[in-house]
Amino acid sequence: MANIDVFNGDADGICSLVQLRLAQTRESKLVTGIKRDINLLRRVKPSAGDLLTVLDISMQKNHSDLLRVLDCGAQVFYADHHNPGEIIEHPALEAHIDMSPSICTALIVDKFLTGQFRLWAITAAFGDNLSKVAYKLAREQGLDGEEISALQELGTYLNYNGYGASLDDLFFHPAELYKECVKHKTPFDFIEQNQAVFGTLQVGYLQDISTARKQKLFHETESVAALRLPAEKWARRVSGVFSNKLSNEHPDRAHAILIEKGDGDYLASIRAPLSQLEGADEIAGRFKTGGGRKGAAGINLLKEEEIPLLIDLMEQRYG
Ligand SMILES: [Mn+2]
Repeated sequence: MANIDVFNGDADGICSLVQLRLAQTRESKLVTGIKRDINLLRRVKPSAGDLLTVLDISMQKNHSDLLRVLDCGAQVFYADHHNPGEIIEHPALEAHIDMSPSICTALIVDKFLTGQFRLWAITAAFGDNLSKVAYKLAREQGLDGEEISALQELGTYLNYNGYGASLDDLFFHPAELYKECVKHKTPFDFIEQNQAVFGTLQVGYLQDISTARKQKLFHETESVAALRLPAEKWARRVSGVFSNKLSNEHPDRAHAILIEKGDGDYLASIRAPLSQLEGADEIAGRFKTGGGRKGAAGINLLKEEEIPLLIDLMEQRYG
C-alpha cells in the first residue's frame, strides 16, 4: 500500500499539502509540476488500497483519471476550489470542494484541520491573491504588520515559483519547495531557517517584476488593460504574479497578459476585476484551449488574430 500526494505546484497546492502532512506525517510519493500542469492524475497508476491525496487541481480536468484511479481500488481524499464539473460520487472518494471566489484549497484544508496550521493557509491565500481574506484571518490570529507582510511575501513567492512553461523556467521544483516547507510548523520558521531559498525567490521576483513594469500596455481603457510579454523565461515566470499585482493596483480593471510562445501564438492569462470576480472562466471558455475560475482564467494557445476577439469579449463583459 502506497501513499501518493498529488498537488498543484503553486502556493495553494504546496501549503495545502504542508498543512495535511504536518497534521499527519506520511511517507508519500509526490506528484506535482508547474502551476499550469493540472492534469496530474494522468500520471498516477495506483494499486488497490493506495491512499491518494489530491489538492488544488480541477476535478473536471481530471474526471476520467479520477474514475480510473477509483476503479483501481485506491482511496482518494480530494480538496479543491476549481470548477469540478460533475462531482463524482464514490464510496472511496472523500471530496471537499468549495468554489466560492473567496476560498482557496489551503483554506478548505484549514477548515478540515480546524485551523491547526492556519499560518500556512494564510500564506496560500496571499499566494492565490485572496488578500482580503488573508488579512482578515491574519488579524484574527493577532499578527502584526511585519508578520503579515512576511506571510504575504512568502505566499507571493511560492506562487510565483510555480509559473513557467516548463519546470526549466522555475527556480525550484515545487516538490523540493514543498519538502523544505513541510519541515516547519510555521511559515515564519521556514523563512528564518531558509534564507537562501527565500532570498532566491525574493530577488528573482523583484527583478522579474521590474522588467515586466517596463513593458507597455497595448490596450488600456478604464475597464480593461492588456499587455504582451516576450518569449523569455522571466516573462513566463512573472506573468501570473504580475497580473495579480496589476489587479491589486487597479481593482476595477480586468487584465489580460499575453506571453509570446515564439511562433505568433500566445499563452493568455485573464484576470477579472478584483471588485467583480466573475466571468474570467466564461471568457477563456470561448476559446478552444481556455479554462479557469471566475476570477482568474487562462488560454493555453491564443492566435495573434484572436487577440482582438479576446479584448472585445473582455470589454463587453467589464466595460
Ligand atoms: Mn488554488
